[in-house]
Amino acid sequence: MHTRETLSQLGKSKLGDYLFIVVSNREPYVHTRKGGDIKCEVPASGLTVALDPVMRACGGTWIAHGSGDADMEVVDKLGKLSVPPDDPKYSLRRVWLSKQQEDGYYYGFSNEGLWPLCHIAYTRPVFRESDWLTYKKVNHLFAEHVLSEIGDKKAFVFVQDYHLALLPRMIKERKPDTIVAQFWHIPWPNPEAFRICPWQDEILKGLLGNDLLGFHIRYHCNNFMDTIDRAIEARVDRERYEITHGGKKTAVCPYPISVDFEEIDREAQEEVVTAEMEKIRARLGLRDELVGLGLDRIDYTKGIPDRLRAMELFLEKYPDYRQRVVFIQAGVPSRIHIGTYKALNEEIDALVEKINGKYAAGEWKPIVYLREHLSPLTLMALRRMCRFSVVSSLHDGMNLVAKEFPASRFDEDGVLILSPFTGASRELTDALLVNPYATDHFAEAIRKAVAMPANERQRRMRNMRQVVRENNIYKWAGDIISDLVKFDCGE
Ligand code: GDG
Repeated sequence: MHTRETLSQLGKSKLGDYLFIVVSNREPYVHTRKGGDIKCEVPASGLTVALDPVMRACGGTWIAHGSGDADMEVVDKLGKLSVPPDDPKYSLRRVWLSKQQEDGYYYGFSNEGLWPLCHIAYTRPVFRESDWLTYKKVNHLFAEHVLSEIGDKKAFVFVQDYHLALLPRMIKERKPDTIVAQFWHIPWPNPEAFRICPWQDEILKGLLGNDLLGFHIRYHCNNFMDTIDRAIEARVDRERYEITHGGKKTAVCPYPISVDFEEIDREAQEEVVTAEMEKIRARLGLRDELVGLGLDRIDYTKGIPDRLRAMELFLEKYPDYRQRVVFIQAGVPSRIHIGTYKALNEEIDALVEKINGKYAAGEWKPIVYLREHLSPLTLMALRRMCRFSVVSSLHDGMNLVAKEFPASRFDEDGVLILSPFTGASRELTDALLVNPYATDHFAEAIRKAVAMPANERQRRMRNMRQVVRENNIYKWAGDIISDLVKFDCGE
């Protein structure tokens, strides 16, 4: 069984006197000003939710963009502070970006270019030269922070995600004895899809600066190997899953990311959660309706309109369930500066209005839309109070929401409706798997979820809990760290 303690011991024995440095765009704690007070928030991001327990277990430094409006007020001269604020376990070093840098690197190249490029959700990527140049500059800026943090010591640098594809090579060129690994949190598409990126060569060569490159599933590893094979001069060893480029080897491996099962399971059982469930019921005027839940960062990859259309069809086909089911769509808007995200928000608003307009009766309305940043307590209460939870991504790397749901259901109840286009669907085979594009099948899955007998719900939930319990975030990190130390760099 993998726990925080076993990871902590593994970290101590394997990392030895190496510094452990995690680098990501998003920071795990954001300080913002609310009136006269400074508040510390946990952002809605699968990446930070997954990495924070790892850092708590291993210690070290996490380097990330300081995005909160009060971030500068709580750090030292190097931009550092100890976190979590109430129980410090590691250092957070904040990188400051100008608005122009954030626009070009984060909103522009990362999220209008690479994000739609890697997710097959039929949103066209936008590639602007100016964004690309800013992306390169910001990767350099992160490299400076990493190198200054390392100084003359030895280090393992664990880079996260598509915002920092050029960073591994930059670090390796300047400090070859550093061990560098990267985890790519989103899918990797096939070579046909990837090659429309005008700067694919530089991105691929940047990634081959890693000693180890991880994806959620083997399929993404294969796509990456195929992309390299087609795009650049390199030796691709499909037996060993290794790529050699310019005399340097990169291992490519799948590591399915996960959640801290034990912690979620424990928190789910706290009395405050029951009180919060009552509060939510009262606030939303719920009686004894069955609750369906969709909980996401509002993103066009998550298939939110698709699930609303399925709810609409379900209510049309099964009128007996009207007034007996309420679907709560909850979660925080993200990247709203980008046009496609604005359009998505408008589409969701219009669908909610249409469905409620069509079916609402008396006090009852079928869809409740909570478009706000919800506290971890409220999220937990929502997960616990629902009969079924819907994860309908059009394409997703893993999708942690799908794993958080069974981890929260110590009562062994609740049904998960899950898209087969998520990494999580490979493991959570006791979910009701349904293609979000097939609205008819989707509506049937909702009907199956609400009508499912208690013993079947229990059997499926028990199995899913077992899978997440065994394959938790500590196993993910332990596997990566164990593989990382096999690299003998620069000796
Ligand atoms: C990327 C990949 C991969 C949601 N709303 C709120 C909130 N959340 C939390 C959820 C969950 C997290 O955000 C979302 O994680 P996901 O994994 O589902 O999705 P992405 O953010 O797109 O993550 C994904 C992941 O990286 C990790 O590798 O699984 O495939 O796309 O934890 O509960 N949290 C708070 N308020 C909200 O309103 N506090």
